[in-house]
Amino acid sequence: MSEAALILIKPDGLKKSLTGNILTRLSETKLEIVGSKMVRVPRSLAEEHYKHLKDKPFFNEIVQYLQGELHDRKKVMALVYWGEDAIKKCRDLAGATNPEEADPTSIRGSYGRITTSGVYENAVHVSSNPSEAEREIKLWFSPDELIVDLYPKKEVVEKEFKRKLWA
Ligand code: IDP
Ligand code: MG
Repeated sequence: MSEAALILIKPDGLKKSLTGNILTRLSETKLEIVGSKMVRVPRSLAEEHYKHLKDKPFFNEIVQYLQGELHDRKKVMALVYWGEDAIKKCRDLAGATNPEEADPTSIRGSYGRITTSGVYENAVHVSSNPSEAEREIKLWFSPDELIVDLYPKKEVVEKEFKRKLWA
């Protein structure tokens, strides 16, 4: 069944110039990229993204990690991959959460590390199941930023809506 997965190239992946390597590995899936952008991550977005881990002792560290506070790279690359079994295909290529336990040929096994303070720096995020993918994609992307209709959407007319145009 076709499904979507949110991929984030995390700040360590960007700092280590791994964007090309990671996208090349993900291209092995033959999935379609239906959205992509660079994002500066406010704390509120990082906290919402990792809200299922709110009670973990490492919550604050992974929120800072996703914001780029540990890497002097305050951005992530967000992508939506779409196609047959997208989540499993992308997670298999990403490898296990703990980069020390990940298959050495996987993305996380190749490029991840555990910092001395104990954060699993594992270069990529991949949605873990279809409902998490939907929650995450709606959090990171607006409907107009995706080239396919993944989820039901509505049109609204906003009055006095302020946005930037090229001068
Ligand atoms: P996932 O990214 O493989 O889906 P999650 O359990 O959702 O794994 O954890 C989110 C992120 O939090 C991981 O990718 C990793 O960066 C970090 N993390 C998870 N578990 C630990 C841990 O036990 N110690 C340190 N960091 C962790
Ligand atoms: Mg997860």
